[in-house]
Amino acid sequence: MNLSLKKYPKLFFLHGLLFLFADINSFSQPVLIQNIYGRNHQSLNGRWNYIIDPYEMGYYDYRHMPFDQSESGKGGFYDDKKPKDKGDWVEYEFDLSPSVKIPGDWNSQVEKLELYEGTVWFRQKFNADPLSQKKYILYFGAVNYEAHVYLNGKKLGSHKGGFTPFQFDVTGKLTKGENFVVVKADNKRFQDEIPTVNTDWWNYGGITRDVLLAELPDTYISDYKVQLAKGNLKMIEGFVQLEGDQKNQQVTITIAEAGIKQTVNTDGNGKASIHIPVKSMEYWSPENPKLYTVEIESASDKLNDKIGFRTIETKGQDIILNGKSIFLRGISMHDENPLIPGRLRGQGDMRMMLNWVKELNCNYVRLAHYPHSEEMTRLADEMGLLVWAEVPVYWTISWLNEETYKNAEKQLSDLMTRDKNRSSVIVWSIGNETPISEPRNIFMGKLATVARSMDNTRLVAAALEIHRKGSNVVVEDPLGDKLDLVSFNEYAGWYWSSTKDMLNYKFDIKFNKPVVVTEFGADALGGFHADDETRWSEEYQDLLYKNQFKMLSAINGLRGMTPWILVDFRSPRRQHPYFQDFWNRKGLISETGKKKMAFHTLKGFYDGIQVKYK
Ligand code: GCB
Repeated sequence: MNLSLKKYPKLFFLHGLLFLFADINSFSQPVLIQNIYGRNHQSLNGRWNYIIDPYEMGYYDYRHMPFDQSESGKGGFYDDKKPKDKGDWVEYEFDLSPSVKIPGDWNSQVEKLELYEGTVWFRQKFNADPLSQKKYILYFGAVNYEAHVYLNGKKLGSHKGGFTPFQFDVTGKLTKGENFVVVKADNKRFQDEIPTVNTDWWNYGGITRDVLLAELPDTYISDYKVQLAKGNLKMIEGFVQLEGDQKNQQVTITIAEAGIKQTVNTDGNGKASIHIPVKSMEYWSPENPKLYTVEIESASDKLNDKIGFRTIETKGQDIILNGKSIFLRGISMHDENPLIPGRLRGQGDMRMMLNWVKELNCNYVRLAHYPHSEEMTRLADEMGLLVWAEVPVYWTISWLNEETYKNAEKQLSDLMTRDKNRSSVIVWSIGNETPISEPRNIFMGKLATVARSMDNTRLVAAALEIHRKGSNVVVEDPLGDKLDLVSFNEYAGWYWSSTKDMLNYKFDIKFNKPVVVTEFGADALGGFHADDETRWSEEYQDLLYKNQFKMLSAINGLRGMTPWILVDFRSPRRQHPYFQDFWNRKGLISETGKKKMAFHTLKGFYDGIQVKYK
């Protein structure tokens, strides 16, 4: 599609402005700390008191002016000091309020909050003993969606985006002894946000990932990348970044097990590039998920990480892992536990999910439709699963709003910053099923450019849409030119055609790239059996999978797939009173953990494909 300057003059102006804003944005943000779990930290997880505040009483005064912008700064629910001054608002009390587990969404823990969308306040008390020569960072793994954070009654800042980490420098703001942190979390949906108002998943609110207080040396290693160079099994490339006053330091990178030790000098900005030749090393792959202990040491700081080394590229219609063509035997999944509904709360939940993925004989998983947790990608590293990581640029975003674009770019770059050392992650997905239009093409095109410029060692993709022309399924989205994979969602047999007629369709794919189908599937209520023409039955879903394999196998460049989806998941859009009851039933596993027939069919298909791709 050609962009016409005449038709969209404002768009061109905006386009330029967006780049300007994007730059300002990326320079002005404090660097997200890499590998928070590898630092000396105190967990603030546990039970937090909460106050449900649908009218935002704790944030606005009766004239709807924010308390935290008023001169006295008093009145808000964050000001929890006692005794209260005369005239302060007394109609709240954290100490007497109920509590929930953090990390954890509120919907699954408090019955009356199951469908709630709005503000909830949280408070946690903790002890600290701050040392004068140290830096302190308060880190949130994720809060959905907008968070305002206060420490000891003073505002630290705010953050938007429900799935990416954020942090505040709290050096000099901690008291010896008791401290308290208050978070206002608001999960209301808005058209101009990322995601927008319409999604097919539960809008879980609250502090859904870890809250940690890290103690760091005065000058600390804030960020690093240690990965194989693009397509080069013999060279490790990356950088180390220091934060603090002593910017010029010697930094040593040691990978003892691979006989690697190299020292670099950081420049006046605290940064040093690294280029380390590799003599011999075991490369990370799903069959051999070898992780090396990488030690990074400066004069003032030292840390360890476990990192795998692999290359990923495409060549014509092939996906090349460590120099060899592979087939991605995948499955899609949400960050949700079917058995104890709610967001995944920790390693136990995550292992259960990834063990199911392994049971299917997958080597690949699509972590849809938003960033899953850092622990999840670390577990994928350990368990040998390749990962498609995604940002929630989903369906109908406000393509012309520059703030919306900045937000999307920030969520993408924060995800990439966080997971850039994970060998499991091979694909950065910039969105899902975004409808073609000129403003959308510009928005998505820019995201693709940003992803590529931030990381040339992985693939950039998006889940595209198909359209039908006669008996052809056509894939020709112009965004495809900017992506490494041809990926699309295709619901033959469920949203169009029947399980029988779908076999009459042929694919017409306009790109000579590897095809990795991101979605297909059908709803089936676990345990409901009927003939294979009866919708909602396991038999129907099973036949659809079998016919999809027939249909997709006709694609020359087929190099993988992630059917929709591992387990049933909750969605307010799924209203059939008998078969759905707020559950999307396209899972291969039911909400009670029971495997449906199609689970075994997909496993059988993957067992066969594996033999073919040996
Ligand atoms: C899709 C979406 C996914 C939905 C799925 C469905 O195309 O990408 O988020 O859940 O279809 O079940 O309709």
